[in-house]
Amino acid sequence: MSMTLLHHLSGLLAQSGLIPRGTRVFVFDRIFTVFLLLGTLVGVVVIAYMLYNAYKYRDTGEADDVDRPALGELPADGGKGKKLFTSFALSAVIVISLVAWTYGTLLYVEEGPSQAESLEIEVEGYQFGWRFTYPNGHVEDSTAGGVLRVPVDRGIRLRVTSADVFHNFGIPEQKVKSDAIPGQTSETWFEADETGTYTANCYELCGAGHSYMTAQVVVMEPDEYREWYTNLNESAS
Ligand SMILES: [Cu+2]
Repeated sequence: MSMTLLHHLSGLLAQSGLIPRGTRVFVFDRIFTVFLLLGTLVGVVVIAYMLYNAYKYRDTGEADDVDRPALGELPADGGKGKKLFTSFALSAVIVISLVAWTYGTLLYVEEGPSQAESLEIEVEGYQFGWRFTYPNGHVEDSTAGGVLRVPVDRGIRLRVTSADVFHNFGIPEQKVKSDAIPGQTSETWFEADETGTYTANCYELCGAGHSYMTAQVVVMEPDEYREWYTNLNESAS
């Protein structure tokens, strides 16, 4: 299927309001639920139909007057392939809608909140820690006890790069993960809808200290965050 058709289909889906909008956690949760429900539904239908036929055409031991095809002979009188066509058409509709829906959903997830309404933080990986740089130039370094502080309910855009080898920055609880490649910047985003402390890990084996390459992520109330951030400003100037 061509990408333009996919684009078109997912555009229609977006307009219909079927594309879930929200935090990454919400969106990925929705994708999981839809796949789980549809998979279960298809599985139940297929297995039930198989059991029904196995029972219906079971060998009762009694002689019947049905003209059964012999081994190697194709069955005739199959209803002109109507059943086959219906099941093919149904499967195609389900699969194509699912692909278009998932594609549209992931397009939105890639896009994220607008630049204007989100907070942008530079993330730099190095052997073996993370450096976070805020818009005002303030730096938090994980090996020096620094933490990534962010406000709750606000889009956080991360610009991820590396100072030495390939790393990969991820916060599993926020369903965010991005390559950290020297000389390149990968953009990603997340939005926490609850305050708390989370852990960021490195997801690219990068050397002996890889497994210790973690950083704390502290999600704060907006007021608390603003206070922390403005105080930084004052001490810097
Ligand atoms: Cu690493």
